[in-house]
Amino acid sequence: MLRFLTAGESHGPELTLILEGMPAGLPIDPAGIAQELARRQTAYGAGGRMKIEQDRARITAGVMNGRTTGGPIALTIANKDWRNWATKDIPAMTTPRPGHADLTGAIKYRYRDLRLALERASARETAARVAMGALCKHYLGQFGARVGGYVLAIAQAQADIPADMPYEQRFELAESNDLRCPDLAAVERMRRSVWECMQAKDTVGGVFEVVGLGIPPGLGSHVHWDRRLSGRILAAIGSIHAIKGVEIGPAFANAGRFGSQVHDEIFRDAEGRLIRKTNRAGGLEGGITTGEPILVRAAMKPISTVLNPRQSVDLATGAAAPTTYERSDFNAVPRAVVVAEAMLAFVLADALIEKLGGDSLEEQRPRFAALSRAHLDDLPMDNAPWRFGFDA
Ligand code: EPS
Repeated sequence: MLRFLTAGESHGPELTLILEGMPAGLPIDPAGIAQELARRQTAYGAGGRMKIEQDRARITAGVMNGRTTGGPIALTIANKDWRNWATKDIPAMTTPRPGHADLTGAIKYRYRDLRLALERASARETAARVAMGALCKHYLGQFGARVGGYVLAIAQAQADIPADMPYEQRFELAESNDLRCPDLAAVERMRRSVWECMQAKDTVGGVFEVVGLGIPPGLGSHVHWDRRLSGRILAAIGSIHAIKGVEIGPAFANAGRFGSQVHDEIFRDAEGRLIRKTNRAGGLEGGITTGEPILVRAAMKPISTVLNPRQSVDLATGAAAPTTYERSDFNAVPRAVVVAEAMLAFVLADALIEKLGGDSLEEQRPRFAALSRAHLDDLPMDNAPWRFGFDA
């Protein structure tokens, strides 16, 4: 239902985004987009480029009089650094960095300079995704849903977040520091870790969680592989630069437990609501949302541009050669959280639009109000024997 495309090189004039499928009548808040872009720019251990850029989205289509028209939304984000690249001869880059798309990109596209791979493979592209995600967050917000996130670990420094700490509080605490972590004691350990990594001219990765709140039950479907929302979420988060692992809920920990210890038991309350006391399923059963928070964890590898030279081969001479340094981040985990929020918001907005149908918010609102709930009233059972009846 909802689709997006991005275009643009890291040091080209600008990034371009097209988002198609957003219903008409959605109020667009430019300050909200600017705020999301600013969140993506800040982190302890960010590289020099973020001192150059001050990302601002310029909407050029699909929004009139402050609201979406239903037409494709287009926006651009200027690369301020373009000024520094536009008029200079760019030195040849022929020694691929391990872990980056330098070598694989050149093999695939027969590039004669590795920078052609770098320019498009760069995580600069995620600025466009975050602007897109801000629009999806506006949409979800119309139905009382929101997406947030926070860092759980950077290198060996792990956060310890009490299981009963409300998600809103986690989001708020995370935004209070430049490691984007709700455990303020862990923040100092993380800061030391990143500082040590910078002294050692190295890079770090980490683990983070993004969460969808207020997402109604019944989004996605069990009926076909590409309609399972779990798969769509895993693919979307796994598409982010440097993300090499994604799980829904505590999936890897669940894998080591008995089923009786994992599955969230179902209870009914006095009003007939069907409730869960745990959410080890991460808000999804059978590829369909349960109504519980959507919990997604991701593992980010350390940034592949390492200041310490790595062993490689100069493709121009064929000789063994150390990598040369390209400016980059030391720690991008807190920034990746914002990108993952954008991708989760995209998938959830897509699934909600699919569920509600309709071309405008006006059409969608009554449909949202009529969605079935996890409530006995909405689940009448025949409670009688029946037959498949294929031969009838
Ligand atoms: C990146 C390298 C750095 C990062 C960049 C991603 O850029 P530069 O080579 O210009 O220093 O700053 O990220 C961004 C520009 C951004 O906006 O996030 C890379 O190689 O992926």
